[in-house]
Amino acid sequence: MQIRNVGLVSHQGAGKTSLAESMLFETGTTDRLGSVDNGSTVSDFDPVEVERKMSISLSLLPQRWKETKLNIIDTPGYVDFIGEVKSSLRVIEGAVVVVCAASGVEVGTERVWADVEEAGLPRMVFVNKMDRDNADFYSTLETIQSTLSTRCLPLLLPVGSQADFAGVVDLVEMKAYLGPDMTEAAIPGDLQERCEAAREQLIEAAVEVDDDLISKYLDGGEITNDELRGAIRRSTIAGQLMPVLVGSALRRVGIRQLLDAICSWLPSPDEGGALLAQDATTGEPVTLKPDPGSPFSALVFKTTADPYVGKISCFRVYSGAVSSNSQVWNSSKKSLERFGQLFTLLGKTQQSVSELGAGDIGAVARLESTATGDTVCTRDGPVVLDGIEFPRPNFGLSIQPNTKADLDKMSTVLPRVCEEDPSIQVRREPDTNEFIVSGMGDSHLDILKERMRRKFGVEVRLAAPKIPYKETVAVKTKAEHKHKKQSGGHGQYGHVIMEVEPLPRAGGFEFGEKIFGGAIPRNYIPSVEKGVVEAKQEGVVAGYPVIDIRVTLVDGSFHAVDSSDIAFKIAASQALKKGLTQGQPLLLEPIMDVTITVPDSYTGDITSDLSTKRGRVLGMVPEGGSNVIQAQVPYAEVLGYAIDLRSITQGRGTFTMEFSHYEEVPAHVTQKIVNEGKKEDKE
Ligand SMILES: Nc1nc2c(ncn2[C@@H]2O[C@H](COP(=O)(O)OP(=O)(O)OP(=O)(O)O)[C@@H](O)[C@H]2O)c(=O)[nH]1
Ligand SMILES: [Mg+2]
Repeated sequence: MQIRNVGLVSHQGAGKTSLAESMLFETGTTDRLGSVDNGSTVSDFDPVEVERKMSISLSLLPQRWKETKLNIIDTPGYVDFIGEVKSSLRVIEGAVVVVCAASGVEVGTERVWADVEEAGLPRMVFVNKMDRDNADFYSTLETIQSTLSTRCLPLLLPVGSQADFAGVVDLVEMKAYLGPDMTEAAIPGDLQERCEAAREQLIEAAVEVDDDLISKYLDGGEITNDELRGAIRRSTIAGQLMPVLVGSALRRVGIRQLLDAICSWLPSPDEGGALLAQDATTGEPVTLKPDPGSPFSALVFKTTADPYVGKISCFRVYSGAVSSNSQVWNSSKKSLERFGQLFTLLGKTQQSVSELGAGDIGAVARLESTATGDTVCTRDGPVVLDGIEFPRPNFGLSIQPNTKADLDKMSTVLPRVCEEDPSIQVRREPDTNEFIVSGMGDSHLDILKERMRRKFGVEVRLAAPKIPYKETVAVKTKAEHKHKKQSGGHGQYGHVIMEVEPLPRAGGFEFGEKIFGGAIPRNYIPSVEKGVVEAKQEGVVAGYPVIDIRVTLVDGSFHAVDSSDIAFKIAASQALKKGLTQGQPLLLEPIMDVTITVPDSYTGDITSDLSTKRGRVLGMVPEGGSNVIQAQVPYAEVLGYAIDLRSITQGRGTFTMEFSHYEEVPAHVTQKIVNEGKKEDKE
């Protein structure tokens, strides 16, 4: 049986899930046509997907069309879920880019187009929603050709438009398919000329793939339909042609043509280019053969956490075959895994299979150590396949359990939901003692929270992370404190004089002593240091840890009976507080290195926004039509930069950010932070 692994990608809401639903119905895989609007599709089965009427995770939708098994992967269009698109693109041989006939090419279309391009995949375009108000095939086609590629050429033309959209003309067969049952018919008279011109253009482009055909065509020879089909197929696989189809997912127009086109024009697994991997032992490159007789290798590209079934790992077989109840080798983790019952997934429905062969996609439950991106293979001559490159999350919020019970559950559930989505990361911020969960944007984290509640019954709150401010001093001072209680019983006596001085930024903390003549016995000095170390945890400006200072114990006195470790510790901590207060204390804030990549035209908007954020632009490097802007910005100002950048650039910008250094907070900002700190204390 032939296989096609194909992904549906697009801007959000272009109709991928609806299209997949119509395909399932057309291929007889389902006998009821579900809809996104009723929450009844096979693909969007997750309760959060149903509620929001949008896809969140990739879905596998295997189906059979004529002699071919189609593994269709429906992906989410919303930009926060780009990780799901990356996973899907890694395991398919061809993509269908869906474009809405009313909205035309959108930001998300350009983004997925670039991703498909980067993955080097052959592709087709499906212009959907031809039945909608404002649908306009020809203007959409024009923007497809001008913004995506001039190699996008129609293989179908629409008959009618909007409410009158009646069917399609196949430009290879030169036949129309009309009405609710897509009945074959002659091309409507008023379309004849247009269809002939479009067919001519198609032939002209397709023959380019074959020198003999070009000569024949240029000599005025007739290109037969078989020759044309062969040329379309080869040029599509070579990326020289991107067939444009048209239809309506809701009205089920153009669906059969799409299914045929996938089988006819897109590559099978063994036509998908050389499969490169590395020998797990030597690191040398090896080429895998996608035939069932070769040693088994597969890539895990998706992990889902089901509260009842447990973990499900979806994998794509690249070479050989694997059967249920077998042992495999995870070459990424160097560990043995037991594969139990294998199955395929149709949305959420599992169907057991005994074996999965090269080129196919399936799943297995309850693997122990295997994660998304891992290679599983035979133990003899193991290989490692390239993993999946996920975007680095750069929007973080602090996550807190609602109740004590949620706290316990959160620690087991968080790793599981993170396993489902590698573009979400969790870390503990030692300075503020918070758990920070990072994703691609606010909806991403909001949906994570929703999934934790719906799927695992854990209630959490998300809030802006605390800023790990620090404190230091500006000038050197000398501070003295005598801790003395000598009324009745055993007294207390400790007396220290210390110098407190600033160190350069990133200087940390130093403690030293210059005690002469036994003013303080040596055995008390460690207690003095301990007192200082403890006291510097809370500075005098707003209670943040003190850094970049040197404390030198220079003098003091003791009492033969009443002095003790604790007395010196107290004296030292009090002396430090005095030293800090006298030393012109100031607040320090973390400064981030931010690298922003935007189309050239947004440069002005970006730099003026950065200046309102107290940022400093350090440099700009033009790169193609883009500009890479290097800046340093206070962390407090860029907590929500993922969202700001998206709104400034309509999602066309990207950025990375990492900690650079600490810097003094300007006085007017300091006052605000101190006041906020006081407010929080009262709450
Ligand atoms: N009129 C019309 N509406 C359509 C068509 N296809 C989809 N829609 C509607 O468009 C909306 C979005 O459809 P989806 O199928 O969820 O789109 P999607 O691309 O899967 O969306 P995401 O997964 O969120 O990116 C729904 O309200 C659909 O009913 C179509 O052919 N015609
Ligand atoms: Mg969808």
